[in-house]
Amino acid sequence: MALSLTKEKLVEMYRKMLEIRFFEEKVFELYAQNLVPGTIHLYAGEEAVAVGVCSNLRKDDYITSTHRGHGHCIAKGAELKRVMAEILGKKTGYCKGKGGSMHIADFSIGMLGATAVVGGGIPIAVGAGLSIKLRDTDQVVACFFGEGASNQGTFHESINMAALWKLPVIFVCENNLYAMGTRQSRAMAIENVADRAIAYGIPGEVVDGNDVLAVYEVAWKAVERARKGEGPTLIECKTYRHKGHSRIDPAKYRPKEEVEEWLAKDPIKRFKERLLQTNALVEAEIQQIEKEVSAEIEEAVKFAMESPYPTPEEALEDVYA
Ligand SMILES: Cc1ncc(C[n+]2csc(CCOP(=O)(O)OP(=O)(O)O)c2C)c(N)n1
Repeated sequence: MALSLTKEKLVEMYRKMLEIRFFEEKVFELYAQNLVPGTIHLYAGEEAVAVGVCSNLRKDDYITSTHRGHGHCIAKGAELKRVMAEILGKKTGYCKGKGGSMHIADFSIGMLGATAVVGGGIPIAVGAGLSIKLRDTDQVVACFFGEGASNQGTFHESINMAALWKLPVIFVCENNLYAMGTRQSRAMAIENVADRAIAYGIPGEVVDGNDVLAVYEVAWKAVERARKGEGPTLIECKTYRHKGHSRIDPAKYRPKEEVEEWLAKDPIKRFKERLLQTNALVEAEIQQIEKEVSAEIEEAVKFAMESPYPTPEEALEDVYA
């Protein structure tokens, strides 16, 4: 990694990755206890992507998310307790408990929203990019989506327009190899989604999505380019989700050896080893961060569990028509 990061920044990145992992483990536990209405799509295993990208962003930069969005929210600075409350359908959640896991948004931190429609966030990011250009600010938008979404028409139309108008959008493909149970090789004839960038005349980069510093560096370049008004970049992060697609999907379609191989490349384990090897942090500091993050998650769960559900009378409030 050519960029040198301060200890403070490294700690912040490690903490965020742990927050996402511990948060998702807790959501899985609560789901198993039937406390989560609707479904869930967990981000565990992909933490290096959201954190590597969002660590380059300012509070006034934007992101758009997907159905697998808890990690994006947390990486962009959302409050854990309000994310948890939303997932549990409580009134204190980001959407007053009426949106749930797949519809979390917080405009105050530039989180423009998760969406259950695969590929639906991509044109929204381009719209935000156009708004930045028209307002003539130096904000940027990071747009997260899966490799499955990159086969949607929205992906192609959006990138074409963003490239043509040099909009400040960083397109971040989280390639976790499967769209539900469909392996990438069954749905597209190319290996790298980033190769599609050439069709639109923008840079396309493939990066190890389980290496947070590698993602950080590639995203840094793309953010710089976007802030300077030079236009979008397509980044493809090769990663893997630890759990099934959603709910309790046992993911039987994935070979055991493949799962083991990716678990060995766990992004948090790798970052921790690197921090220790380079003496950026010592074991006691790591343990302290882990303890603090565990306590934060417990606090978020307590807040969410103790919060009330919205009343039936509130169902039609905040509805736009
Ligand atoms: C337009 C649309 N088509 C299909 C679905 C059903 N669906 C939900 S998630 C998903 C797979 C998405 O795969 P990918 O974009 O690779 O993201 P990942 O789940 O791997 O993070 C599908 C097909 C949907 N929600 N929206």
